[in-house]
Amino acid sequence: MKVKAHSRSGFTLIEVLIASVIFALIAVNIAMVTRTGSQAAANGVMRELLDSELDLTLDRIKLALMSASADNVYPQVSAPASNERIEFSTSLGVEAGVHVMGDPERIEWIPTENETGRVIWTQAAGLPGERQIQWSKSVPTLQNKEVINLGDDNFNGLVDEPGLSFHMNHASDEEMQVFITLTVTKTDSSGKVVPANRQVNITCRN
Ligand SMILES: [Ca+2]
Ligand SMILES: [Ca+2]
Repeated sequence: MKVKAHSRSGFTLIEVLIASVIFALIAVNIAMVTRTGSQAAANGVMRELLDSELDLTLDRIKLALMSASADNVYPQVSAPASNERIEFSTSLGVEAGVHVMGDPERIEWIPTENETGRVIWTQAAGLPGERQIQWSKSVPTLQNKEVINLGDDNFNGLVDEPGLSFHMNHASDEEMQVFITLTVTKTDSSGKVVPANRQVNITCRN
C-alpha cells in the first residue's frame, strides 16, 4: 500500500504569530535605543548652547563694565540687596587734564511674554542715537533655586535676587567691585527646564 508522504510547505499560523511577536519586540527595542541615543545627543547640544550663552552674556557684560567709572555707576547696592539693572558711563580718557566720559549706557533684564526675559544693552541711553542690543533671551525672573520670600534660598549671599543681578562692594579704601550674577535656562528634549548660573566680578577704576 502506498502511503502518501505528508509534505510540508510554508509556516503554520502559530509560527507566523511567534515570528511577528519576536519581530515587534526587536523593533521596539531598536526604536527605544535610537530614541534614547538621539535624546542624549540633543540634550548634549542643548547643554553646550546653554553654557555658551551664559559665558558669552557674562563676557559681554564684563567687557562693557570694565572701563566704567566707579563714580558713574548706578544704583550702587550692596549684598544682600541687588538690582536687575545697571546704568553707567565709561571713561574715554583725559583731554586737557579733564576726564572725558562716554555716552550713558545701561544693561538690564526686561520681561517678555514667555517665562524667560531678555538681557538688553542700551548705548547712548536717552540720547538721539540710542541703540538697544539683545545679549540673551533666556534669563528667568529669579536666580536658580531662588524664590521670593525675603530669604537667601540658594546661599549666595543675595536675597530674592533676579535672574540677572548686579551688586557692588565699595570699601572706602578700595576700588569698587561690581558683581554680576546670571542664570540662563533652556528646555531639554523632554520638556524639562535646565538652568546654568555663575557669578563673576570686575573692578571699576575711579
Ligand atoms: Ca540668593
Ligand atoms: Ca529668596
